[in-house]
Amino acid sequence: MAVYLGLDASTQSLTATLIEVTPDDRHVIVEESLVYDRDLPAYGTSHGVIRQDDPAIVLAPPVMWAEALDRVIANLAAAYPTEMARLAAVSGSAQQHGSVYLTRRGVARLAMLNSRLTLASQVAGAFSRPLSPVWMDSSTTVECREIEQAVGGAARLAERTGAHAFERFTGPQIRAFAKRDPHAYAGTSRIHLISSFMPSLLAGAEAPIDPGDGSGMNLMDLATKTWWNDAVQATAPDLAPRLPRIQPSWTVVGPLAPYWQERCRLPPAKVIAWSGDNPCSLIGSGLVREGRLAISLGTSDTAIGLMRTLRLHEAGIGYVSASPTDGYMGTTVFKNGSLARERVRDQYGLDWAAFSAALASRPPGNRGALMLPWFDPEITPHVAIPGVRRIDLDAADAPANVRAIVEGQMMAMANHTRWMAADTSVIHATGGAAGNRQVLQVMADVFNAEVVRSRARNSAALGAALRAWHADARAVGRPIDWDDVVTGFTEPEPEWRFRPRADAVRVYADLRRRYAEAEENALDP
Ligand code: XUL
Repeated sequence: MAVYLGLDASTQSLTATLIEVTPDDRHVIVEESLVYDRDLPAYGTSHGVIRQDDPAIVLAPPVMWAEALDRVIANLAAAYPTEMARLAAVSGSAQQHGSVYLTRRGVARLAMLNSRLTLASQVAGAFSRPLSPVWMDSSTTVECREIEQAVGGAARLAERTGAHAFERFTGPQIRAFAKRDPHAYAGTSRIHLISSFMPSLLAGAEAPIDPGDGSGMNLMDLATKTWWNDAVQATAPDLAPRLPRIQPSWTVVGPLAPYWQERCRLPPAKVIAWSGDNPCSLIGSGLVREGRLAISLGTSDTAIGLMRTLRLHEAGIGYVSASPTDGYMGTTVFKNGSLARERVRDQYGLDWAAFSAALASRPPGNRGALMLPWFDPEITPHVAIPGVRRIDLDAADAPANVRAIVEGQMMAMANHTRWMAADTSVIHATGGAAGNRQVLQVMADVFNAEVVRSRARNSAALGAALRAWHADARAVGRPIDWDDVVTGFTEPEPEWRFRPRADAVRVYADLRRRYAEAEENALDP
C-alpha cells in the first residue's frame, strides 16, 4: 500500500494531491491548496503575481514558493501522519516558463538545509534575482526577434525547439535579464525553471529539467532532448554552465532531504523530477492516447493534446513539447482566462451564480454581440497592447457582456486549436471554470464536440501524483504502462457530459467566422 504525492505550483496557489494505490483499490486521499494572496499576504501578491506600471512585466517572489512548499508539506504531515509515513514518492507540476536565478552560495545552500529553521529563512538570500519572471510576462518582444534572427529565423527555431520565440519562454526572459542587469546575471550561477527549483528544495540537491517543461524555453532540441547549442549561444553569454541538466521526466532526483525527514517526520521518499503544469495535466486528464483535446480553464485557458508524430503550427500560434509520456504534445495558450472572466463578473457586481444566470439568460450567438476579451496582453492571437473590443455589444448590458466573454473565449480557442488534434469529437475540460455547467455547454456548442469533465479538480496535481507512482514503479523494476496508471483516476464524471446542440452549432459555425474576421480587423486595423 503505497502513497504518492503530487504538488502543483500554479500561478495563484500550491495544491497537493495525495493518492493511495493498493492491488485492488486506487483513490485520492485528499486534495488541498494554499492560496498565495490569502495565506501568504506578506509577499504582497495579487493573483499570485507582482505587477509594475508596465503591464508587460509580471513577476513573483521565488521565496514565496519555498514558503508555500514548507507549509503545505508540514500541514499534510500533521493532518495525515499515517498516510504520509507510507509516502513512497513525490513529484510535481509548475506553471511553465518561469525562471529562478540562484547565486553560487544559493546553490550550495540547497545541500545544507537545517531542519530547525524555516525553509524561507534559509533560501531568502539564495537568489541573484529576488523576483522571477512568470509565464504572464510579455516584456521580451525585442529579445524574441534577436534570438530568432541569430539562429537563422523563426522557422528554424521552431523546427529545432518546437516553438517560435514567445515572450514568456525562458530563453527570451534570460536574454532580457542578461541585457537589463548584466551585473546580477554575472552573479547567477544556476537558472532553474520553477519545475526544477521546487524538487531541488525537496531533495536538497539540484534537480534536472524534464523535457516536457524544457520544451517551453526556446533552448532545447526537441529531437535529442538536449540543449541546442545555437539557441544557447544566441540567448546570453556563458549560458551553458548556468543551465541544469535535462533528464527524463521519471528521473529519481534522490530521497527527500534530511530537512523534510527530520522536520516533518517523513520517510526517505523518492523525489521525482517535476514537469510543467500542462504536461502533468495531460496525464491527470487521462489523455495518454492521441486524438482528444483537454482544455484547462484556469488562470490561463490552455488547450493540450498528445501527438504521436511532430506537427508544428506554421504561423507559430501554439507550440509542441516533449510529452512526459514520451511522444509529443501540442499546447495553445490564451492568457485572458479566469482573470478576464473575473473582471467581467466584478465589473457588473455579480457573483458566480449570477454570472451563470446571466450567461443562461442570453441565446447562443448572443444576438450577434461579440467581445475580443483582451484585458491583458494576449498570447493567442498575439496582442501586445491590451484593450477589450466590443462589436455590436453595449458595455452597459451585463448579461450580454457575460455571454460575450465566454463565447469569445470559446470561439478563439476553437479557431486557434484546429492545428492540434485530428479529432476533437471529445474534449476533457478541467480547471476552476470547468465547474460551471453553462460554460461547458457553450464549449460543446462552439466546438461541436462532446465535453466531459475530468474527475480531478486539479488535473495537474493529480498528473504529478500519477507520475510519482509511474516513476517509482519503474525505479523498483516493476514498470506500469500509462493506460494502467490513469485507470480509476481519470474517467470523466458521468453526470458532467455535455453534447453539442444542433441549433446552437449552426449559429456558432457562422459566428466563428465573424469572430475570426473581427480578430483580424482588430489586429490589422
Ligand atoms: C503554457 C503557459 C501557461 C502556464 C500556466 O505555455 O504559459 O499555461 O503554464 O501555468
